[in-house]
Amino acid sequence: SDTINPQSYEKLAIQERDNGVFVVTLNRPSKRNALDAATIEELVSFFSNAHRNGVKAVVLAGEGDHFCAGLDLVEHWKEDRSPDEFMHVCLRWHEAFNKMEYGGVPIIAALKGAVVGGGLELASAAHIRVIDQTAYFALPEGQRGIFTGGGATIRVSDMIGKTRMIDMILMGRVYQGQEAVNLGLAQYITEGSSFDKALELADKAAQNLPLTNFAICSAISHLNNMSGMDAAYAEAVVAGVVNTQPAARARLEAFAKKTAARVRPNS
Ligand code: 1HE
Repeated sequence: SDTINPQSYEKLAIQERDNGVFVVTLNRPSKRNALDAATIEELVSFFSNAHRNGVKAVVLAGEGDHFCAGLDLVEHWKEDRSPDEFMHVCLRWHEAFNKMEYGGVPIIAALKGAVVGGGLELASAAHIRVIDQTAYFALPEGQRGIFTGGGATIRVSDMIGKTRMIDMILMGRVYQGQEAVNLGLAQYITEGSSFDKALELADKAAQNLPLTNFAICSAISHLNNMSGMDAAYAEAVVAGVVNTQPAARARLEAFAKKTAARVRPNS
């Protein structure tokens, strides 16, 4: 890409692959990829521009054994922030995570080890979560004497329901493995590397038309915030734009001429 300069990132490792898929890696393994303010700013800059910069899909990963330990508690403690300062910290987290969820570029999170607190908030802003056998989810905020501030009350409740989220933060309850998938914390679980599986999924998503992916990875979230009547209306508008895009004609023609793959059950 001409416009994304991996060298301009210090907290994130950015790698472009030849199909427009980018690997974005939290790169602070010695601190278990805890999210300091500088990392959040780099997430804002990457995801604010990803669609415009032609990014087709993203694998979001963490260096080391843990995806992300959440808020940098040491930075938070040392800075002894005022309420006003921490409100603004949280607003930057929301800026980053909203750019992810609503940005129109498919984001596949490759999860392992701790996916906790703000790390779970970050993961929940991705569109797809893949876990390996080591991954575990928790909201330790309750025990730390704090509260969520990066959208867990919205996105984690959406994934697992309000009552389970309350249990997680109140009790420090940990979910992992197949149970985490059954509850909706992740959509895929693998015996092997979650990174390899996430990359496979990103490569697959990158084969869709970018405007279709834009609708999937932006409109669905927006429409879910609306009343049913308004969502149905807005869905028709989105479909009006997406379903008539010139780039779709070749795919429709292939179906009409019987050269396109048919949808079949899993074997
Ligand atoms: C950190 C952080 C962190 C590790 N902030 N420095 N999040 C939490 O409450 C999770 C806190 N972390 C842990 O429970 C554990 O560190 C882990 C389970 C993630 C990893 O355990 P382990 O045994 O591999 O590592 P460790 O020895 O605990 O930590 C290694 C180093 O990472 C150590 O630093 P060092 O300089 O002493 O080597 C730790 O201090 C550092 N580290 N986690 C800062 N979180 C917008 S509101 C969001 C609310 C939240 O996210 S609350 C945070 C929830």
